[in-house]
Amino acid sequence: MQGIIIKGIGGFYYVKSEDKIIECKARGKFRHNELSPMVGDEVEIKEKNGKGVIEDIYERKNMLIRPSVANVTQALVVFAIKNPDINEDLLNRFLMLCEFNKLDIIVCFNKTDLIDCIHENEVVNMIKSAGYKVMFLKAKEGEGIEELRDYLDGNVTVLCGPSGVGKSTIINTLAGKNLMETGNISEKLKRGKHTTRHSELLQIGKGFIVDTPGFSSLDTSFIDKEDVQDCFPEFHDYLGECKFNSCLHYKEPSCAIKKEVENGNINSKRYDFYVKIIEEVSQKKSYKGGDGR
Ligand SMILES: Nc1nc2c(ncn2[C@@H]2O[C@H](COP(=O)(O)OP(=O)(O)O)[C@@H](O)[C@H]2O)c(=O)[nH]1
Ligand SMILES: [Mg+2]
Ligand SMILES: [Zn+2]
Repeated sequence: MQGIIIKGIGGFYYVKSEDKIIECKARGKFRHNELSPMVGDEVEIKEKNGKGVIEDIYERKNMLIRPSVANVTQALVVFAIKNPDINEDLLNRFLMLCEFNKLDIIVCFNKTDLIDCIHENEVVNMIKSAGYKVMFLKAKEGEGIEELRDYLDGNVTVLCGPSGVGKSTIINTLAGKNLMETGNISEKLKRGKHTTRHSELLQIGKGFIVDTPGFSSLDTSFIDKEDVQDCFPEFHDYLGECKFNSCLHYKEPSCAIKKEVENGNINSKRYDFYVKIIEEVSQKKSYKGGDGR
């Protein structure tokens, strides 16, 4: 019988198969192969007396490290338009990591009830100019949630974004019940509860969604210098038009990307962020006395 692992706790895996959730153990062979089942895995299970055993793991399409989930297809990158203010650098980093993992991306600006006009917002315009699909939400009131629902079917969607922007509220509104704990950071601390650290797939309609614990900074240094450009979709049309094949669009002459930045076809703040990442990645490599790339 086939299913999908929606949760893993203390050596048990909870596998959703058809309409039921079966508590499973993994077969010993996985340990020997140094392959352990993870949330999101599509698995073959055998069920006996209500208990299951994972017999096989189907090939993973991808694998995220944080949250640790397999087969994610899509990311909702969630930021609040205000409260907390948008951290532009962090937003660009989330986008970059999602691109690196080849996820479809929807950028959600939540809490639009807190401002009068979103169309003047510089960050929003920067994101749109990079070609991203943008949605505006008032998660608490439920506005925008129905449109969002349409994008979830058939996908495993990861919600990412900093703490306090409304990710858990989005999930609760989608689910129509309080599955996740919400609140601003001080409220959460007061209650003394911790945000969940393990990932869990929650079924919404014909898709699954997974929340991530909030994080404030993202490491991007594992990305190779040459691969950074592929994480910027707005560069795509111009790649290959530079004078040098190996152009990193940094200090090289006759660079098509830099030309398009000058022409206004590529947002200059996005390009500045690109340069920042290239510099970061270069530094990291040389500290380690690495291969000098
Ligand atoms: N004004 C406003 N507040 C919201 C909205 N959505 C969520 N919040 C509030 O923002 C705070 C953080 O929400 P939460 O869902 O816990 O954020 P998370 O840390 O990203 O999961 C809570 O107090 C929510 O009630 C919204 O659309 N408008
Ligand atoms: Mg949350
Ligand atoms: Zn170039």
